[in-house]
Amino acid sequence: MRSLVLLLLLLASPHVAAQASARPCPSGAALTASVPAPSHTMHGTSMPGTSMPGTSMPGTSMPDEATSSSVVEVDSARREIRIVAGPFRIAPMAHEPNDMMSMDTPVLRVAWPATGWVNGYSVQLCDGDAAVGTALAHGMVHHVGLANYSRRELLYPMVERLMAAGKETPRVSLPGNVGVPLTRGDTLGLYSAFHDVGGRTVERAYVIVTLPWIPAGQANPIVVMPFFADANCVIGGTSAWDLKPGRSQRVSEFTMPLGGSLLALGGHVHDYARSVRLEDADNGKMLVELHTKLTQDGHLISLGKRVFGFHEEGLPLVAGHRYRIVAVYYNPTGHTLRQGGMASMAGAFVPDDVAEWPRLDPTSIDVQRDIASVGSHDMVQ
Ligand SMILES: [Cu+2]
Repeated sequence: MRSLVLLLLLLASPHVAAQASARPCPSGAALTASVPAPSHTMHGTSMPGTSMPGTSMPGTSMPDEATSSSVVEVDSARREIRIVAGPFRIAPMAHEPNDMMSMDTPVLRVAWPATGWVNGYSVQLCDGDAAVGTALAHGMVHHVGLANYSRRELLYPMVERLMAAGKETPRVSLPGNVGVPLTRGDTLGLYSAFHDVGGRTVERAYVIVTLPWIPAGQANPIVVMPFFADANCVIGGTSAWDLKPGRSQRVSEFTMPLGGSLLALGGHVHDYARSVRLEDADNGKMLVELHTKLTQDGHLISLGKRVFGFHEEGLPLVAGHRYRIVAVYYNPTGHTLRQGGMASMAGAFVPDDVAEWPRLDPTSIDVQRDIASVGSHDMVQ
């Protein structure tokens, strides 16, 4: 997974309550009418995005991948931008129990309609076959995320993973005075993966992603950007590694391309992880350490997170300075667990000068490899 935790930090804050009035699902007929049938070219901002066969890994996309598309709605009154995508078929998959497999949908391209800032993210799953608006069990959502093909990740030659939500984090909410900048015409990619619940097949499900929105010119929020650092970043592939028995560490270093401060930091790890931490690579000083809660036999219950504050008391990171991510695991099973390890830290970062943000180079092989893999290795547990 890339950025599940990106800005997930404030889930328990009052801001959630402030925007908890999610709109009910539209009826199936309204959903079908709002999302036009796919076409294979991208037009203006009000035109549907289309699925892009070839961006999904073989075997992970649904057979009818050209049948879904998306539409973007700007709701000025509610200050929300909504992406409606579908229809998606969700059916039980034949696989071994325990296997965390989910149905990946093809990536749908979305042309962002307006310049300003987003400061939240929530996902609804609606039944496109219901006569009256009907929400589907949120447990069917393995994850829904947005990649931003118009901006680079801070640390890696990859496209930005802007926001993502899964079962555990259906909603991301930032305080009203901070926002992630987006520009009209930016190209986003919506990727998702579903599970059946209780063996039920849903023929036509629709995803509605709602992004609370601060229009340009109406406010001047603090700019926050996604921060993502992986203990084993593999561009275009999975960042999981084989976990050997007993205690082990995975370490990776990075250099900050620009200065700024972290407002909050969470992370993502797998079963048997003990902790993941951020250190100053020059002097070994520990800056943030997140610990897991595990069951008695080592299965992951949760990973801690750290909120520094949304004002001046963030954790400063210095341009040109080396840092490292250290993941600690203890595998008690006595054998190597194939792709059992994974560890990343993700959070909200306020750059000193956003103009210095590293540019995305679309001609780079790494970037191309990453784009081809959007959705296939994101948030896979
Ligand atoms: Cu993972």
